[in-house]
Amino acid sequence: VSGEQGAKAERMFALMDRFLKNDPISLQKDILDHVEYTVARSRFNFDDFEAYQALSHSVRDRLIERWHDTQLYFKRKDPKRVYFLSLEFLMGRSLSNSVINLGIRDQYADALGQLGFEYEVVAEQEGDAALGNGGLARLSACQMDSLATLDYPAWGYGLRYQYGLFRQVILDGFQHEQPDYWLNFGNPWEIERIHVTYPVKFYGTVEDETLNGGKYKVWIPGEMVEAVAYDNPIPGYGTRNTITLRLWAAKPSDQYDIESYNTGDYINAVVNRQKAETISSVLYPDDRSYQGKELRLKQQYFFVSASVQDIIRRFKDAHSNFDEFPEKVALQLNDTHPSLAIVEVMRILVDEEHLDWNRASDIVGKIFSFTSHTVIAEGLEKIPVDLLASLLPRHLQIIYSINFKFVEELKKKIGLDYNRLSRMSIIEEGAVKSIRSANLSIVCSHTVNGVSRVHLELLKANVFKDFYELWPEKFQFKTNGVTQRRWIVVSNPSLSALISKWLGTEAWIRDVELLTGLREYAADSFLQHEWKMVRKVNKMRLAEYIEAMSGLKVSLDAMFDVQIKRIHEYKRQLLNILGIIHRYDCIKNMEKSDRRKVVPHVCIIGGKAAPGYEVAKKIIKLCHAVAEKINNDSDVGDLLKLVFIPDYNVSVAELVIPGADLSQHLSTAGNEASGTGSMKFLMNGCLLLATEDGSTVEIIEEIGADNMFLFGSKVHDVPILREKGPDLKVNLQFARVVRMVRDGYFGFKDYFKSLCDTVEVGNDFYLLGSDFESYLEAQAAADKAFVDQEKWTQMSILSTAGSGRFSSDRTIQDYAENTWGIEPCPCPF
Ligand code: GL7
Repeated sequence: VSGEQGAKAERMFALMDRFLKNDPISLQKDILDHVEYTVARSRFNFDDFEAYQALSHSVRDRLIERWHDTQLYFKRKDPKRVYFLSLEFLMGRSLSNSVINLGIRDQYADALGQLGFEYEVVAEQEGDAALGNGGLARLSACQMDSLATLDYPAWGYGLRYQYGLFRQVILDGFQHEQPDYWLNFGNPWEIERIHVTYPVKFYGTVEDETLNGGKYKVWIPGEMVEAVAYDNPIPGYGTRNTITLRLWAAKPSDQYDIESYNTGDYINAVVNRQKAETISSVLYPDDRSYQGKELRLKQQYFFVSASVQDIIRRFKDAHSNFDEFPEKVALQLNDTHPSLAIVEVMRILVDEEHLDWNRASDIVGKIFSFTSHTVIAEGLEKIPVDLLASLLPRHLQIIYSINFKFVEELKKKIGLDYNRLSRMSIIEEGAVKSIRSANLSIVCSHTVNGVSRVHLELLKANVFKDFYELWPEKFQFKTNGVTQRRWIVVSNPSLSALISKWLGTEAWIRDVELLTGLREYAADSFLQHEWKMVRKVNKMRLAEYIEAMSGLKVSLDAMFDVQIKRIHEYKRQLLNILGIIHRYDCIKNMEKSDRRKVVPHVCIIGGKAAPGYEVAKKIIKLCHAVAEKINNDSDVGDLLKLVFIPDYNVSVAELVIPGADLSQHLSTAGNEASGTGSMKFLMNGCLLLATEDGSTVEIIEEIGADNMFLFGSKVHDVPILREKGPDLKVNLQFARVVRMVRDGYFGFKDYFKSLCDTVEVGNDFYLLGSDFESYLEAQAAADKAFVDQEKWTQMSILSTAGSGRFSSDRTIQDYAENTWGIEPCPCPF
């Protein structure tokens, strides 16, 4: 930079004492300064939480330095950027992840120690940022970590909900939901950008305008809301690059409801203004169903509109010709939730930038890519036309135009096949006329991705069949992955250290394929011994948590057998519970002398049910009813325990996963698009008991079926079995355990009746009955393997060794190279 600006920059550099220092004294001083000036407590008297606040501000300062440098560098280099649009990001805690990625965890732990605090205790003070429901949202968070680590010029965009996913409270075994006002104690990980705001319009009318001889549409809004940016710096590991997750909050706009002021109704005018904020107030807690609610649609458009305006503003800062837009911008749609971004880009290009329609639509077709995360047709989002007509009248017109041109083109290609034309149309006719968000996304994106190989096959064969036949080249898959930084290094530091010791390097933290190097030591008795010790310590940590939470003491010799994920019929927690009942029943009916051969189990289940999902809530209650019976049966003792972990979230997962021996992934084949929980367990050396669904099919290729416990119908069997329906041979053991529940053996007979009905012959959509026998066989195989601890440990090492392919680094690199066309841009400062 030259001239006056350059001189100013030089003066600033001279004033700055270079970057913040990370030696123990500087860190201690820094923490104490934040205690005194940021938290405003006396440095002679502060508690663990205040220490956390001060520590996190000190870390934040270091993040900001890197973040500024990175952003400045991106601005100077002006590379093609990817913008990752997602309605949900499940970030969990930030502190530990940040200090590890910045490479200063140990220094901070020492500094805190010198001040009389314990790092682990202080880090525990942080609450979770739970701005998402489940796998899809956590995937976004993992992908942000990989984007930063791999130095990609990327931005995440989402919504800053004031209330994240509800807190689950269990009373008498029933789930209750409580609001998660996560911002109560402040959030040091975000930076409010009061100057980065955009107006977002709703309602109103569309009028024609003539300007310089051209005819344009003008949208006169009925309501305006202001979007304010909150930036969350995301540090990469082993790099200075620190990228931005920009979340939007809704604030009343000065132009909001001017009418009420003019009519003198001041109080109501103020109350109305506050309504604007409700747009970003609460996360919808359903993870796989869509109800066409106005607020949800407002949320989607709100974050999409602000993001698109921001992206176009950044482009225009450096460019004047929109033909260059596709060379500088890639927009990724994380599921269909942000699909209105397509329409918003069209609207701005055509109505505001006055590009002609074809040119705008050509640009749109080059910048958007879409990833689907669902398998079933019912999971596809639809927007009622009436709702859209009132909320976003101009967008509806644009969608009609896009569809008209698409259908006209289609007719030329496939002729007048009206069935097919109507299936492929973006508009669904019928009782409730609606917009099919997936069709809109496919038509306007250059690439459609599935999240595992099986998922893509299912999309091609079912929900997106017509589109696949039309544009086979558009369809790809990128198997999901998770970040080893959070899921090994942060959550399992002792395993992480052990891996580095045996591989002789920490390079696997960035280059995860190196984990395969563990294979050659899998049978080494020294490694096995150390591996077992690490796993035991993690089990102890988990056992302590269980005891603190429920008062239940569990034996460390038992197999810790875990199923943690959202509660869904298709994920079949019910199959797990019925299996546990079977195990209990067997133990009870066994000769005492035979009990010595039983492998003790601590069965751990955790997960939230969507508040309106009755069957899922009954499954939670059943789990508690069965636990009550088993855990109080002294006759069974340590042979079997069942624990439900309440309020499952990212930080609970970080504790549970490293302590699990076995984890269960029981989805009826063909229902789990990918599944990512299994990858986290795998990285931590936990063995999998699973159906051949979603990403498991690819896990088998890496680990080998011998090192897993597989069971159940295969993807292609499922439709046939469903078709056969009532002819199914009833499994007697299955019928017996269901009967026990039905007969009130665990109490609540009437309450569980409808739950039992869901698995009766003829009604058993998720095929619990037909998979039960094979499920028990897999359980027996796991028990048998567990007895031979040497073999088990070897399988455990091989699981970690084979987990490299399931890193989000691999997924992101694939997206960057094959979908977005972006390149790393490492900040050299
Ligand atoms: C999901 C899929 O159900 C899950 O299998 C997948 O791993 C995840 C990430 O791709 O996306 N789709 C979805 O709507 N939710 C998911 O977790 C909530």
